[in-house]
Amino acid sequence: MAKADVAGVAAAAPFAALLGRLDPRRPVLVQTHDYPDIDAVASAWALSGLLARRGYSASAAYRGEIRSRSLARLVEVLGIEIAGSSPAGDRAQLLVVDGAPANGNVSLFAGELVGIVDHHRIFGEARAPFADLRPELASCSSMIYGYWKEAGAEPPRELATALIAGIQSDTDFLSRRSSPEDFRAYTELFRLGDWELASRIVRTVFDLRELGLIARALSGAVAEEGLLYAEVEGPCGQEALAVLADFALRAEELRATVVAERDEAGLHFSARSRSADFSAFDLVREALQGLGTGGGHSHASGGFVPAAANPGRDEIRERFFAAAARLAASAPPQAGR
Ligand SMILES: [Mn+2]
Repeated sequence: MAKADVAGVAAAAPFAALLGRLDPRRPVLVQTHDYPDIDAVASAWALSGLLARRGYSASAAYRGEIRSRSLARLVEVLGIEIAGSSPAGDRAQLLVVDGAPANGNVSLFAGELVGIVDHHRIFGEARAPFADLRPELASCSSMIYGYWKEAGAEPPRELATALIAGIQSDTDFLSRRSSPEDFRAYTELFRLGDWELASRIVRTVFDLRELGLIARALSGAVAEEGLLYAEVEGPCGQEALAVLADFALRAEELRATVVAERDEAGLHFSARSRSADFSAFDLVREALQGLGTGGGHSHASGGFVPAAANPGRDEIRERFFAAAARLAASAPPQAGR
């Protein structure tokens, strides 16, 4: 079912195909992946806003918490309407954005799953009547901006600013592998929203205490065979991990970086890679196999191991180095870049 939509009609006019699957008499809930990031929240707000404009009773929601400092600020400054619970009840038609139940990163609210709009690699079948899956895009915000264009509408300034922030944050300001569609969306949104405000918020991701944690984690990091592994003594926001992983990858000897943080719930991981043949996605999936979950993209991925399954810091670190050694054995030698 999903495949027909992706390869068929939806490819040309995905928003029209989505509307064809929605019952206008029932409420629509646009749900992000759990513990949402900026791209997820911007996408959910922008899609629910577009549907509301079309006369649907649409709202946006997420599960888990907002663990990101910059996202909390963005929600406050732009007045983003998104709830931590579902206002729609059992009759809701659920649309998942920036995630997929098949990847284990979305705990669905009550209602009927109608659609999935995602740019992540999906494991298994995307079981929904409508599925728009484009892993070649660097951000879900670019996909949702495409829906606005297809509808012949321009997002209002705050909404455009949120979408700009979504693209900035998922592409690291367009410095990661992005598609022509991401660049096009960014260029057009640049005119509609406030890119300076978005940049300022997206870049402000930790406080002085976390800056100290990052410095200590970096000085205690281990680097072997092109992989750097660092442990942050938490608690800290999820972006502190991402920023450290991105920053450390600027060392030319490295092919990939992994940053771990422990809190009460368990171990959180952020991984980055320079190249698709030494994929951050594969690294996390392989290292955490049987312990926890991992997902994302080849250049950037994340993972989680619940506290009860944590085998201890030495074993976790060794699992990552072993996974890196296996990847290195199957990957071609590093290109000089
Ligand atoms: Mn995303």
